[in-house]
Amino acid sequence: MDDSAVSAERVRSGDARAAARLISMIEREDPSRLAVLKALHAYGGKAHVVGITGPPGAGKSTLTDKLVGDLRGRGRRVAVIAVDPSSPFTGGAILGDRIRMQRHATDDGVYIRSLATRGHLGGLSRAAGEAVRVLDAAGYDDVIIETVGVGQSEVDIVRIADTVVLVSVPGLGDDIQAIKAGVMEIGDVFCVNKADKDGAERVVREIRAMLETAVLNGAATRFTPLFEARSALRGADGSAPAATPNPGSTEQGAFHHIAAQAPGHPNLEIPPVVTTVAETGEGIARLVDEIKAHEAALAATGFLRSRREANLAWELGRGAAQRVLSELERDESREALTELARSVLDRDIDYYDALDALEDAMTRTRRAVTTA
Ligand SMILES: Nc1nc2c(ncn2[C@@H]2O[C@H](COP(=O)(O)OP(=O)(O)O)[C@@H](O)[C@H]2O)c(=O)[nH]1
Ligand SMILES: [Mg+2]
Repeated sequence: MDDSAVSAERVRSGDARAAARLISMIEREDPSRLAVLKALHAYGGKAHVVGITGPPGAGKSTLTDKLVGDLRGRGRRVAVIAVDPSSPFTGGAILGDRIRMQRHATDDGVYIRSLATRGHLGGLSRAAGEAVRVLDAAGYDDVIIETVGVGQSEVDIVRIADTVVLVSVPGLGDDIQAIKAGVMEIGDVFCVNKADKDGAERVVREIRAMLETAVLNGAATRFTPLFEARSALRGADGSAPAATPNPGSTEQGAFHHIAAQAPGHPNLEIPPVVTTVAETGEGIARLVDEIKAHEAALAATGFLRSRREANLAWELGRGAAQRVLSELERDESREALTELARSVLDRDIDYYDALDALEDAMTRTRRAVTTA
């Protein structure tokens, strides 16, 4: 198949080769991808997008492999995008992952690929967003994105995923290093992997303590508004949680954690902290239960919509900024910039008038382009 054979129809019909081709076009920013992406637009919005993030070596790929197996057992079609900002187009670290996930290779309900771009800053983020939309329209029920994080990553998984799983492990030197202040804002489900190693229980306690402190201090967290909305729902009819996706489970598995009975805080809820041994599969079912419980809570409260709205608004802003940047990289723009710089140096105009002139010129160009 060559690129010209890549059509929205083929992608939608579940043709994995067409999806793969299209994602390659996305990686190299091929302008002809846009027509296909536009044609796919109407069919998106159904997949549950799950981000798996955490430090390198935490076991994210091993976990992802096991998550795929578990989700398949639940009858779901699953796509995985492994994003490795450290290996532009070489797939270095991804190679091992590919071998690890080989067992899914013959399962046409599973699609796995790595994603890399040669491009500039922000390119990976754009590519990841576009790839998710392709796989969503291709009918995968779950789209999992694995990437290293947090903070140093170019891919802002929080802006792409409905549900973010933050993976931690014992023995990271200063144990909790990777999930220090600020990072609490990004996790929906917390996973302590390598529970077969010493110190896992301590990491769990530390994460829980950090989450409790954040809630007690009224710190900005990703989960508090969701929990509040859900408890309001629960209060409305005085019955059980509206989102009980895992009815058989005890308080352990129901995305519902009373952390402490602090004075004035009878319902101090924090997100689930799940321990796993990805290598053996221990704890994986529970992790999937929690991920799905989170999705159900998002859907029941209307937060799925508002989260996606916020994410898309952010992505649109990024997209617009990138358009402006590429406009400025054109030769004509460079010349105009140099010209303006001269005027500023010669004290003909000041720096801010130069900026205004530039903005004016760009608006005019854009208007000329769009009305042409
Ligand atoms: N002991 C132990 N090792 C694990 C576990 N999960 C993954 N590993 C190992 O940790 C290493 C890094 O795993 P990988 O999935 O590549 O981590 P990633 O960089 O976060 O994707 C590999 O050698 C895995 O076999 C676990 O639960 N326990
Ligand atoms: Mg990995």
